[in-house]
Amino acid sequence: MKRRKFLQNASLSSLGVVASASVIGCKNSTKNNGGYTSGNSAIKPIVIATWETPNATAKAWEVLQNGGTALDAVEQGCMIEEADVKNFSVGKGGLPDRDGNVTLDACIMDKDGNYGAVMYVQNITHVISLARKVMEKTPHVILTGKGAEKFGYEQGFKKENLLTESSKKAWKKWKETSQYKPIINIENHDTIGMLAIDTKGDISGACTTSGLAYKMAGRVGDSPIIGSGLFIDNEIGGATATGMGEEVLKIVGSFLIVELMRQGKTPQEACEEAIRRIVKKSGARFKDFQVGFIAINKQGETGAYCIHEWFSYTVFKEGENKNYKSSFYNKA
Ligand code: SD4
Repeated sequence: MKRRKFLQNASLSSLGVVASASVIGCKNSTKNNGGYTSGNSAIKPIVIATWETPNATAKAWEVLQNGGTALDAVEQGCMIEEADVKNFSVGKGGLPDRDGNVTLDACIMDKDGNYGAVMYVQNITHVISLARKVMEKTPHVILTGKGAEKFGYEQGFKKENLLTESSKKAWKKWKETSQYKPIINIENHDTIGMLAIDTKGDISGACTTSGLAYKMAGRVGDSPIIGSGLFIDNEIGGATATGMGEEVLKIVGSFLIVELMRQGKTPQEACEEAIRRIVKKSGARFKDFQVGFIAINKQGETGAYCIHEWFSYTVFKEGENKNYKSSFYNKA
């Protein structure tokens, strides 16, 4: 996994946000269990995102502080990662498929349960915004490939080459052996899934990715699929996933977590149950892939769980932006 460096003081202050000193520039600040209980009925805004993505959570927090909706917050937060060419799993600079094409997947869900998604988009960086446009401006919920791009250009999105020199170099190196194992290297992904509660107490979520590096052309994972990579129910909470999409899809992971919360489980318990289900179904194969979930409930409590150590997540709440190490299943 590319260990992403935390944002510097300067960029945080330029965003006008307050961050805990223990977080900035400091991997040691990673702690276990960012679980959060609001404790009273007062609504407290919160942002939670997969991986070490403090610039994205800071942006989302800033939107919430300015009275923006959770939907605006998750969109704008995710856009930060999409534009970051150093993130090899999201947006511009994402690692390509085995033919050398960067193909992006994204989806977004709002407080009313509306959903929009795009898949297999090749020349547009901000696919999270394109997914939102699908949700808000079309009678459909999913657009793919060329049709999604055509719609994007009509909506004013810029056509861009998403393959950066360093991603091209990595792909060329990979081509020397062209060995694709249908497993995820547990240290090679940084897809962003983000959940937020705004000052009105409404929940929205977003998820954006370039998918698995060197995937087959045409492959789509869990990230843009409602209920798998992301699910929001504003009465209950939300969940989002990262890791081996094929395995998340098989249990409809994010929907499962929200339903488990509906039945009374905490976000943490629900994430753990979803991971246990994947492990159980996959037999010994679970040793070869990573999946991580994060979840939030209507009270602002959070949870996170993964199969293997290394998954982390970032929470911005009460003016503090912190990265937490997720607890994990495989202690072997
Ligand atoms: C996928 N879940 O396409 C994504 C990959 C991922 O960080 O999470 N990468 O299967």
